[in-house]
Amino acid sequence: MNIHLSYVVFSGGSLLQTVYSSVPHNLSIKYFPTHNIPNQLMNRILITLLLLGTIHLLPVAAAQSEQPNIIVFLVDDMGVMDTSVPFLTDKNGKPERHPLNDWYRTPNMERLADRGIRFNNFYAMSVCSPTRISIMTGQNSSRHHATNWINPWGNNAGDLGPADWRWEGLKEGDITLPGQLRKNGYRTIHVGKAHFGPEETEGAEPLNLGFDVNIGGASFGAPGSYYAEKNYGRGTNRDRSAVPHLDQYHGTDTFLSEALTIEAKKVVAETVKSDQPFYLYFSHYAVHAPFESDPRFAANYANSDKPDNAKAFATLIEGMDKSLGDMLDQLDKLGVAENTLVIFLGDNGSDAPLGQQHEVACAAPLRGKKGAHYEGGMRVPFIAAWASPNSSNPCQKRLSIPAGQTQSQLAAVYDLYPTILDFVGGKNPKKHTLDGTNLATLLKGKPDPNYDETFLMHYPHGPHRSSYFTTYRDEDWKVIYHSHPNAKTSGNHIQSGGARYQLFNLSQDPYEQTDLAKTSPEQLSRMMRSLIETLDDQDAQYPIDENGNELRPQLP
Ligand SMILES: [Ca+2]
Repeated sequence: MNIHLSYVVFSGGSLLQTVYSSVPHNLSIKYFPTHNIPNQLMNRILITLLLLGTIHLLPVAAAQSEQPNIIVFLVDDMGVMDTSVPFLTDKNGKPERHPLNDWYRTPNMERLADRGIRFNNFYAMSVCSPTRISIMTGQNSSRHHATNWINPWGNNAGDLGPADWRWEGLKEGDITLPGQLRKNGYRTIHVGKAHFGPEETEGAEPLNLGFDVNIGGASFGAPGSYYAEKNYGRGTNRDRSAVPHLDQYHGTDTFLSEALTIEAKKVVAETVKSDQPFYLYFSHYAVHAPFESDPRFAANYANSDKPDNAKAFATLIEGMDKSLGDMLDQLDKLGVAENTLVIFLGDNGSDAPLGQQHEVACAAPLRGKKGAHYEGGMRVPFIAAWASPNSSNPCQKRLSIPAGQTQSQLAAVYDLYPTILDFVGGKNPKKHTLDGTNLATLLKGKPDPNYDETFLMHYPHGPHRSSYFTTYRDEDWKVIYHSHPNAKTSGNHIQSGGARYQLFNLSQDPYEQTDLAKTSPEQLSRMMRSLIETLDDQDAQYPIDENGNELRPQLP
């Protein structure tokens, strides 16, 4: 029998912890108490076992190397421009800075991007819950039917939305990424915002959805407050959205992003100690409204002439970034950085309060913001990196991510499920249809001819910043279909000047300034046929007309 010792502690914890492999006996010795054995005697026992060739000493990292740890670091309402890391590229494919890249301060995102690959065409759904459920299921929202943000306190289909959309979100027993990872030996950890189901439903509690640990996750999407002085909302007029599980910080000056980070570091340390690989879904409430200024960073923006809420938004970004840095430091400290894959992304387009929702403003130079049908509504930052690159590490040999590169091929949030599950050797159940594709080739910095470069985003609800729309991108072309072209949006804007169709060529017109719907009728027809086919293929639900009849998209 061979016993592999992962590490031996002779003081402090006084545990001899072992990882074993034994053929033919599947004998497991997980913890072996050594506190009653004198060190000298213990050393003799170990030396004897070593001389007999029955055990091999391995460093901690090597013992963990067979299964990588995975961190999905998800930032709420963070768009692709809300960072000092330039994601958009120039005509030669090189990252190009824009003024917003000089406004925001995200040094730890820069650190992560230097170690790995960033994607400049990465898509999320235009609001929270659809993206979150896509990450959990590997399905587009048009298929999983959670097409709107989940209101914790009722069905918000909208006046002309499909009433039977999946407004109750995920349920116990649904196939989820953490559930599948758990089957593959992972400890699955949820920290931060959940927003998978309404209050008092199964989906409100991440522990029902495949997570072993839940810190801070509940039915709502916006925290009661970021301030511990306000008990994160408890006892205030936003009590129903008070962030749970953090009572020990109440009354202190610990900003919510910081409290979640301290807790995430703790639970990761405890998991590493138990020698189990982990999946950490660290889902910050930041940078979602309410835009409460993080006092740790306020001075960095004080001299700007931007509005106060935009300054507060920038402090939320910087506090989230500090959290990323603290997590990277913690992985180094625990000796697991080489074995930990970090995937950083936002959950929908920017919500920066910097101007009109359909203009080039909040996500400049992109047009639009969170909720809108323009690129600013659904383009998010995406970085994947090993926390500490080392090409000789066995995990990294299996997935070698080039440092400091930019991947220009399109990808989307539903790709995380197959990418992560395949990489750890998991199997997706046959009955569970996926829309996502394994990103391994793209993560290696190569083009993937097998990746179908299309993206469908279906929002059969209203009123929101854009209402009752579907967008479909196929390589350079993007079509937008408005089921109710004259429906008012929130903020009382007519979303497309009353037009049913909009068409843009994103390679010639990346900021969506020239609508080609009237001048390129053949492209419009081709794109609309594909949009309709894809909706059908994904079993989409549709808005209704004033008489309650289903409104399927019409060809021009
Ligand atoms: Ca969001």
